[in-house]
Amino acid sequence: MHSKERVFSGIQPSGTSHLGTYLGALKNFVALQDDYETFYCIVDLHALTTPRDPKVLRSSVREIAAIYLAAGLDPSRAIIFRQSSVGEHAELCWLMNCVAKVGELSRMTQFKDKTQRGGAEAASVGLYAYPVLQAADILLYNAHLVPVGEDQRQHLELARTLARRFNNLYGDTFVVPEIMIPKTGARIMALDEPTAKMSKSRPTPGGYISLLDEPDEIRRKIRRAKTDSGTEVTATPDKPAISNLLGIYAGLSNRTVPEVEGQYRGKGYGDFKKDLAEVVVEGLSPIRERALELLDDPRELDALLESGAEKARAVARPVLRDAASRMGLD
Ligand code: AQP
Repeated sequence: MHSKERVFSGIQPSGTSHLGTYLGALKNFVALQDDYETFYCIVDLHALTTPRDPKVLRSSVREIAAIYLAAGLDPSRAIIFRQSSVGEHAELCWLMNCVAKVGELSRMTQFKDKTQRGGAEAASVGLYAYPVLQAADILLYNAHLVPVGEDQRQHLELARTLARRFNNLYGDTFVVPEIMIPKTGARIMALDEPTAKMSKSRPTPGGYISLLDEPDEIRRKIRRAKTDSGTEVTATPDKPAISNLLGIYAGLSNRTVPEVEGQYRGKGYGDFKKDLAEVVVEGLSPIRERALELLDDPRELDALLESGAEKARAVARPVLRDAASRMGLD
C-alpha cells in the first residue's frame, strides 16, 4: 500500500490562539488529517524565545491541546504532541544550526519586527535562531506539506534552503517541504489597525478575537472594528479594514470574498458588521465550548500529548540518527 505523505505544523503556546491562527493555519490542519499522515505540534520551545511565566506556559500548552481537539483534530488520525517531549527537535536543531548561515537569519523580517521596540541586541539568541528550530521541526518528520499563514513564508523558504543544502552536502536525507497557504485568511489583520497582523501579542485586546472569547465579547469587538471611509462593502486596496472583515466572513463561512461582496451590494457597513458578528460567533462558539469542557480534565489532555509524543518520537528518532550519522556522528 502506498503510504500517505506527511504534514507538519505547529502553534506556539504563547497566549490564547486567535481568529488569525484559526483561519491561517488551524482550519487547514483539520482539513488535511484525512488525506495525510499529520503531525501537529505545540511548539513550547519556540515560546521560550521571549520570557514566560513557567506556570502560564504549562497551562497554555494544555489550552492549545484543547483548542486543537475542539477545532476538529482527531487524535486517532492526527499525531498531537508537545515539542519539548521529543528531544530530537532540539538535537536536529543543533545540526541545522551548523548548516544555516548568520546572513540568512539576519534577513528574517519577523526577527526585525519583533525586535523593533526593544532592539536586536537585547533579544535572546533563541529568538534570532528560532527559524532554524522551525526548520528542524519540519525536516525531522520528512514532511511534504506545511500549512501556515502568510507570515511564515520566509521561514518556510529557509527550511527548504536548509533541506537542499544538507542534501547537497551529505547526500539525499530530507524531503524538501512545500508551503501551504490558504486562499482566504492567509493574513488576518488587527481589527483596530488593519495594517498590522492580528496577533496575540498586540497590546490592545480589541485588535484580536481570541478563540476563547465569549459571544458578547466577539460582538463588541466586531462592532468597534475599524472601518474605512465610503459606504460600499468591497475588498479594494483603499479599504484595508473592510477587506480584512470580508476575508474573515468568507473564511468562516467557506465562501469566496466576491460571493460575500455580492450579498452586501447596496447595503452598508452596519448591516455587514452585524451579520459578520454572528458568523464569527457561530463559527467560534462550538470551539470555545468544547475547549472549555476539555480543559476541565487536564490529566486527559496530558495523557493525549504523551501518547502523541511517543508516536512522534518513533518517526523522529531514525531521521535524526540518519542525519547525524551522515555528518559523521556515530
Ligand atoms: N493574523 C494571522 N493571519 C493568518 N495566519 C496567522 N497565523 C498567526 N497569525 C495569523 C498563523 O498561525 C500559525 C500559528 O502561529 P503562532 O501562534 O505559532 O505564532 P505567530 O505567528 O507568532 O502568532 P502571533 O499571534 O503573531 O503570535 P505572537 O504575537 O506571539 O508573535 C502560523 O502558521 C501563523 O502563520
